[in-house]
Amino acid sequence: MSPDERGEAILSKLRGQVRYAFQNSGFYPEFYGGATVDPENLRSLEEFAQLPILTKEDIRREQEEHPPYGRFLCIPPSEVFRVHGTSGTTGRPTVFGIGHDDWDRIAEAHARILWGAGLRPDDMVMVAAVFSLYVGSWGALVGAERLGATCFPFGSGAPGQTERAAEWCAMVKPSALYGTPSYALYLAETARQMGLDPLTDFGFRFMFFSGEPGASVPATRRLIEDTFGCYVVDQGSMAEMTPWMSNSGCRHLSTGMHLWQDIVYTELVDPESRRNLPLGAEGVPVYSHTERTSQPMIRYWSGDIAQWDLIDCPCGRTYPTLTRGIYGRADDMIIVRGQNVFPSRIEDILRSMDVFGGEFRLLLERERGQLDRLTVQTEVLADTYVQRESDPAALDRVQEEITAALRRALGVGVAVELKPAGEFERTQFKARRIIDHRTV
Ligand code: 8LH
Repeated sequence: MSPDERGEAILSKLRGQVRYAFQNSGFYPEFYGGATVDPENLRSLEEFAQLPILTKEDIRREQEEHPPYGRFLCIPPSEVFRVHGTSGTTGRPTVFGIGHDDWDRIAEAHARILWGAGLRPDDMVMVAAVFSLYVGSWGALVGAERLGATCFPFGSGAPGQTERAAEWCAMVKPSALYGTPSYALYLAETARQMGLDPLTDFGFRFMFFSGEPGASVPATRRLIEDTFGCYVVDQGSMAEMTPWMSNSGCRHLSTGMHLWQDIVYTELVDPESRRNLPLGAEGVPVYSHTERTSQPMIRYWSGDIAQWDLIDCPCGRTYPTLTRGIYGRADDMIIVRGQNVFPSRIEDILRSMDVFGGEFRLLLERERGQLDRLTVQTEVLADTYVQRESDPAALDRVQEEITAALRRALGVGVAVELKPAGEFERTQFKARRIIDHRTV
């Protein structure tokens, strides 16, 4: 559809969604109490953009006061088909009740999007993410099931499970994998330690990832594609916004994600003024359900940072695209001597270096009255440490090389500390690479 024509269709869906939430939830009438527009009859997308933005804090507060769902639920609790939630690592967990019809629509949306990304009914999809409250794995599973693919719900997270995953990949040879990019790299490393080659012993042709930056980090994506002999698609908005695949790459996109605006409507918003930004700008994605009847989220603040634009993609989609994916969180952005530095940029540089050992950490420190200090702790290949025995300056040279590459790419100098490969813990889920020791 042309963007204008689609805008009309989306407006009609959003108008219905907002009216529905206003009439059927206890939360939205109160939340929209001071609204400058009529939530029961929005006349334009500009009017929609005047509704207040909802944050995770709002959900937490509401759910604390009215447990467990808050007054978001628009259906009787007995009609909730699935209960999912966030893990609560950064505060009180949030709860989402999903009705049966919504679950069906999620399956349908994910099937459509996965088809667009290149999945076909003759594929076998290994879902290598934890089956728990986390809706990532379940969302991938229902979409692949609905599309008619063979599903292999392997899961992840238990001790020894990655070794078993490698054995099963070699045995049943799934053609597609869903997980996090960190997990795919961990799986490859584990397989190699077991004497398996992910390229020749496994049978992957396609991998789709969500949950963290990686699939749109050029060096990480290349590494995964070369390691497994597959192509990679980046996906993912937020658990609360399921169908979370509404942000999705396609077979043709080398980085980034199209925004399937008719399924979840996304605006890009200025982090300070909270006003809508035009195409081409960088800002915070704000998401809205367009077809949720159980627990709709409207204008939900992601806290992520991305840039959007209209691109001429060979897939033919006219949706706006997050051209470099989601490359940071507003609260993860590190400011080193006035320069904004995202961990995903550092990842890109490290992974493009031959000497890189597979993992890294970013140590942040600040002493009273001083600026933030960033130390990049990076693993380097074991060979470098062996080489040191005959050539004591080998490590110094590697350190200088990495320091210079980072300075060139970031535009600011950062301290670099080398560690032997294997020093840092690998993850079966989302990597946590920032160690924040800022005390003040
Ligand atoms: C991403 C990406 C991505 C999510 N690139 N950062 O997996 C999708 C859903 C289920 C999910 O992970 O939800 P959750 O646990 O609420 O986390 C959402 C956050 O994860 C999101 O705000 C981003 O910071 C990050 N994320 N997909 C980069 N493709």
